Amino acid sequence: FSPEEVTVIFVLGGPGAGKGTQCSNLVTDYGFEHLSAGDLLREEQNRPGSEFGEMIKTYIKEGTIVPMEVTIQLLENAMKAAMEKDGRKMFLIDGFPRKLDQAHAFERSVVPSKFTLFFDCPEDIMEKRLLNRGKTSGRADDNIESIKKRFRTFVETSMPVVKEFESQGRVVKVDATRSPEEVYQDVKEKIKAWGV
Ligand code: UP5
Ligand code: MG
Repeated sequence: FSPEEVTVIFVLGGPGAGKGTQCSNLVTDYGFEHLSAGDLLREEQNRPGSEFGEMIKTYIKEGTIVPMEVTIQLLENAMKAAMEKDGRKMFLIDGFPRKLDQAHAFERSVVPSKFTLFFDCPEDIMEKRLLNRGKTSGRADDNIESIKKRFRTFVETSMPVVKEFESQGRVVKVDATRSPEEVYQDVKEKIKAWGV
């Protein structure tokens, strides 16, 4: 893909920071195509005949990061499918890249991102949200053991991605501790500066 053809915005933040929630808002108002890397991996995990199903299951439960070849392929396929279906050119890529090598590989081999929307939220708040969602979500990683592992992976492996983009002046940081409505107002204000 060429950056003239497609716009990619990465959406990052800790587990339960509200990435999915805010992406839904942006889809409604701006017509973005929302691609959640986690959702794509869960779909692939459940696809009959998938050679990666068992592997993905283990990584998700342990809160570790699936090898990037799998995730990047799923994202690229989804981008192509969306472009063919309705010529979508604006993508919110939610929960990816979670590791520096993924960031570099995607920006080199797929397309550079325009900027990263980063939802900043302390762990105590994210933990409450996830435990609450876990009552009904059916997600294999919405339990306290997996949540703690996801937090550790986020701090050790994914924050360096945010830091690198920040050092390049390519991060829009939003305080995600407030109500979903307040967070969204702030998002809308801040992305204006990027011509969105
Ligand atoms: N909620 C949301 N906003 C709120 C607010 N402002 N105030 C109060 N409540 C709020 O929200 C979580 C919960 O909080 C919901 O109940 C919501 O109503 C409420 P959500 O919008 O779902 O937050 P989100 O940040 O999307 O949380 P999610 O759990 O999806 O984040 P993760 O990053 O942990 O999950 P993801 O699906 O991206 O990844 C799961 C796993 O897949 C990873 O751990 C990893 O093992 C694997 N993975 C990879 O290996 N590679 C990838 O590239 C991506 C994923
Ligand atoms: Mg999510």
